[in-house]
Amino acid sequence: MRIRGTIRRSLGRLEPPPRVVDWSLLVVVLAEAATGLVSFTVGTPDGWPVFWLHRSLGLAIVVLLGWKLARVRHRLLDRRLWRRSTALSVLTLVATVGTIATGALWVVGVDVRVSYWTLLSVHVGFGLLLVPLVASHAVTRFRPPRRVDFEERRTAVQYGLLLIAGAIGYRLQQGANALLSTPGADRRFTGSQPREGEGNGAFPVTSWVADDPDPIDRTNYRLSVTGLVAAPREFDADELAGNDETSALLDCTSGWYTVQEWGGIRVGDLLEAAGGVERGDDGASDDRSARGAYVRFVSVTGYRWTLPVAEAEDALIATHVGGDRLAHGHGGPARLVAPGRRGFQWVKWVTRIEVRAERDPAQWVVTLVSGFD
Ligand SMILES: Nc1nc2c(c(=O)[nH]1)N[C@H]1C(S)=C(S)[C@@H](COP(=O)(O)O)O[C@H]1N2
Ligand SMILES: [Mo]
Repeated sequence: MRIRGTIRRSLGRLEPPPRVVDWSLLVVVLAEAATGLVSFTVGTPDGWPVFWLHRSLGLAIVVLLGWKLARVRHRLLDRRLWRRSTALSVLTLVATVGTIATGALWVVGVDVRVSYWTLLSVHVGFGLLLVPLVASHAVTRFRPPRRVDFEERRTAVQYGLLLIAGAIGYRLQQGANALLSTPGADRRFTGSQPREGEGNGAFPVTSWVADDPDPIDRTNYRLSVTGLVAAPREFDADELAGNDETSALLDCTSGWYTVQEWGGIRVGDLLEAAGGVERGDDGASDDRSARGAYVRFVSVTGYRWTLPVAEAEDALIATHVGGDRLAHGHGGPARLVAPGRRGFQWVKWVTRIEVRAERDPAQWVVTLVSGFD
């Protein structure tokens, strides 16, 4: 009892003023949405700080929420104090708890499916819901912050401590995962859990939202290589197969990864076979719009992704996985294998490769809506 009293007293002493707690929650939730979304684009270990920040801020939310609930508890529990905006507050609370709970369970390695959603996808869903909820909650309930709230040195110290506590908490949890060898211990730095085995059956078919084309007849299949290459041309499936093999790790943002042997042809060799990338320097003046700098991979569904030329050259157009012909679900007859990129960038059912001068910002939207009529 003495210890509990001491903890409560020191937590109480750390507690920032109510307005600061509320606005901090808003800011931290927005920062979580931002780091969460950015983390989707990180595929190589040097991007670890994004994940570290996301997890540490997540633990900071727990503390902030504890302070906040201790303060507003009576308003939720006493019916006479309910207002119209209370419903929104409760909804916001439910989404917050849902986001934190699914995130925490995922971190310790709980791997249940909700139909074909992983717990991580549910976490993302709750998190995205939370952003408009917290924003409207702020509009209906928050008091404007006062300058004095943020001027105190104490507040800065409190925040420093909170973040450090979050980081330590996360380290301790990793240690506990390893000690107890929970499934969470095998997670990659991205949080993804392993799918073991070789070939088509070893890992899930994952298509983004609504992309679901009919199977492509292999004999009629053609891959065209066009744009800023000297001699645009088409390839059939046999011309792609059997040229190169590479081991590469596919890491899906829905929370799993797999290492497979992929067979097919290096994109650099495909581009060479199409006359090579135009360098745009044979005219009198350098014409940037005639220089191939990016390579766009387009699916039969319209789904597409673009890589810088140098990276694209080392990517693979795969026709095989683990020695088997690539199954339809995995993008057969041919898909992009882009080592170091997240799964959603590994375009399936590639039918066109276009060398371009420009990058392709619209791909973000196209990817999300691909397959919707
Ligand atoms: N054309 C197309 N390519 C796609 C997708 C898609 O929906 N359409 N999904 C992507 C996603 S999110 C992932 S994780 C990988 C999954 O590949 P798999 O289905 O072979 O596991 O393919 C990517 N390529
Ligand atoms: Mo994915």
